[in-house]
Amino acid sequence: MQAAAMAAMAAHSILLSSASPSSPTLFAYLPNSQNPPLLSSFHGVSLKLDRPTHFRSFNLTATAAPKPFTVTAAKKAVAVLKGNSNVEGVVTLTQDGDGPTTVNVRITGLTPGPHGFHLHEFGDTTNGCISTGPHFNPNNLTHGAPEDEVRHAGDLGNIIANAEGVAEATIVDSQIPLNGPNSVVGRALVVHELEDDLGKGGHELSLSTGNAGGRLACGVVGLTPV
Ligand SMILES: [Cu+2]
Ligand SMILES: [Zn+2]
Repeated sequence: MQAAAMAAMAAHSILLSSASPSSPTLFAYLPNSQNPPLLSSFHGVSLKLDRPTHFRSFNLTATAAPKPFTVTAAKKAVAVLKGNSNVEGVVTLTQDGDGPTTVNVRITGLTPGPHGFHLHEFGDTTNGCISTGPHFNPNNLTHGAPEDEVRHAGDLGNIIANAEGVAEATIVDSQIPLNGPNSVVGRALVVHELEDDLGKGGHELSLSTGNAGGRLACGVVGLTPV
């Protein structure tokens, strides 16, 4: 969770620094003109300065404090999971701005106990869940636990079904955004037959799939009204 928070902060600071190079042009100052009418339309406020020397004392940092550059609308998506068994479920994903994504899971028809739960690369179910491809892995890393630094972005760990076969969980994760180049909209969520060993099982599949076995149900992540 701490790594996730740090990742979120890092993403935030990248956005802020990328916005700064454009700021100076908003306050272009003309030192050689005679009594120039300095006009600023920043934020719709028209500012006229008769004596430009006073302009030097302006606190430009404070004037530029509003940060419209980082605002991204809240988004919500949903995946309806189905497969070849009676396992089914609904998963909603919500993201506020550039913050982490909250994933609400309810899946029924499972055997009691832990089941691997991942975001897979493709939103393609033409050949059932197998055509959703491997775990979503934009940074080309090996399989791991959600809290690991080295993990697939799609590694959401395990969900645990109770004695009735119902798994309910709320997952908060910073690597499955609904915005931007790594958006997971159009990809797929998959619930597995077995427990995900989180890359630590020593099996030949541990570092690619967590040896989580077959794909019981899957669903494509699609946008829904917020
Ligand atoms: Cu999977
Ligand atoms: Zn993985």
